[in-house]
Amino acid sequence: MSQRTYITTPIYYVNDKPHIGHAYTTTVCDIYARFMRFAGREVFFLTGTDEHGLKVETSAADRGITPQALADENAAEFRSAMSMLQLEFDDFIRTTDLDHVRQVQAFVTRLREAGAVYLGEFEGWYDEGQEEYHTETQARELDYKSPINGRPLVRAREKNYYFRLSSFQEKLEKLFEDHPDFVRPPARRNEVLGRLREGLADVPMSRTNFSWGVAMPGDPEHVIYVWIDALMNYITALGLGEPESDRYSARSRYWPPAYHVIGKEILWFHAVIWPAMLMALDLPLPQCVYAHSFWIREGRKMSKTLGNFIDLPTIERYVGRYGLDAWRYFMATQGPLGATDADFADVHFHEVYHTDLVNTVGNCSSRVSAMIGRYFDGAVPGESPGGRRLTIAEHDWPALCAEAVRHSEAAMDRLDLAGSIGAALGLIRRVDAFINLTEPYKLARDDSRCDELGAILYQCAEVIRIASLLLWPVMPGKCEELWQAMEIQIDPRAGRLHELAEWGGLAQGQGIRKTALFPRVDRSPSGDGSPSGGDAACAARLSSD
Ligand code: ME8
Repeated sequence: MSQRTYITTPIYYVNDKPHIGHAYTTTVCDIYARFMRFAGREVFFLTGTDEHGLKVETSAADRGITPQALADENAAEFRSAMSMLQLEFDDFIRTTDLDHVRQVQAFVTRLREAGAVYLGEFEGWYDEGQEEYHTETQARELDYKSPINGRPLVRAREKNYYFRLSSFQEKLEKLFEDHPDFVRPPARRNEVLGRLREGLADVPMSRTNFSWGVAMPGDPEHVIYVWIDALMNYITALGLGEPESDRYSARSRYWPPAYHVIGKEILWFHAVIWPAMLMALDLPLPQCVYAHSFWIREGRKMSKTLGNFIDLPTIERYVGRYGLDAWRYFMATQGPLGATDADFADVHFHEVYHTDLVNTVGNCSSRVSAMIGRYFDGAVPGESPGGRRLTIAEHDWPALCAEAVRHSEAAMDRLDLAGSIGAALGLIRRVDAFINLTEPYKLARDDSRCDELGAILYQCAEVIRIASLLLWPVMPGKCEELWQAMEIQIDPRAGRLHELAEWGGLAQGQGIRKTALFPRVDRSPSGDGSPSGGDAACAARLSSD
């Protein structure tokens, strides 16, 4: 296992407002980064905003402001959304940062020097309203008219710089063959491979029809195509274009990344164009491009036309009603990390919250702390009377916990968040079953069985403590609350997960307060997303256990 880990999200377009999709990908990376840092790895977690291109230029013009002003405004919104969601990245890159712009130009110069770029002429059917080219086949299908405004398409030519993607055909095929995990999940890999085998065409890497972008070095009439500029954020943020500079010398060692986490719609750029660019630049390739699927809402695709995006105000309402940790838990365990889309349904959110958090994590920890309160005056009992640990009902808890920790970390390493969290929840469910089996409340009536009672409750509390370490990356707030109630001090950023997860961390005699981590919540009759679901109404619906 490599001790150094770099994980990235896509950089988000500033011509859009933050929504569940952005929150989701960033939360996935945040949970992975927190876990790995806790497990002692050196982690660099990058996110940011994609700020160039025609759309930004046009939206800004529509509002009568400069593109930079629009980018500043929306980049700030993304940052504040991320801070509300407690997403702890190591850097937030903006493609208008001068450090980025300078390095993009240096890399494009390197690509030209490497012979991977040429100036070519492109001819096609141009939609003047949309500023978009169509191929002959597409134009024929459109009856040579704009699909948007119906005006005739015109035959137009444009001189552009091209990236010789076609010359990487064999190398890319070999990459996919030699590294079956380069693109995950496998369904996505197969899609890319299928398209790759149809043959690669060169791709334009500059435009001349707008100016909001990075100027082509040596030919400032051309602006570097926004995707080329955007993909390079992954290397410019680490300063790979200026490794000798002080700012970057400590960062460049994080390359290559363990994961580029992206949505499935931008896979081709990341799985084909990006590795080809890296090959041309002679840089090592990422270990894995992980393309997750999409959130849909109540069974329907989210779209601007339907106006049904789970936007920031809606997210805030969920956070207000169920708590931030519950939001993060739902994202992590129910999200579309696999090859199928995930439905964000209000009723499902409500059910998962109650089943997993209220009735499992919350209930088990309050049950155990309450019994320790009642039978041992709130002080942790011992599990080893006379120096020998009592094994109750053949439960080898230290071994079960060690196995869960291993399993949880290995799953997280594969970016299987649900699997990783499931290992911790599995421990808690076992504690519940153990209590039902051993019935400590009955033993409490028999003075002669006090040692047994103490050992049972010690073991329950200790398992909860170990499970909480594994749950911290997804629910940092609630786990820290639990640690306070258990009088334990942990700094997850110090990277001592393995040491802390060893059996026996709870000391006999230390205090444990009763905790109610997850209060029951009434479900709004209209579901959360409805326009009537205001914040005040949410707060009023909170009722305790
Ligand atoms: O594509 N479900 O930016 P973008 C889950 N700037 N995730 C979703 C989603 C959904 N319904 N919708 C969006 C861009 N996402 C480019 C990227 S990278 C060099 C340049 C997430 O603002 C998902 O991660 O459109 C997707 O890839 C990303 O938001 C797209 O963000």
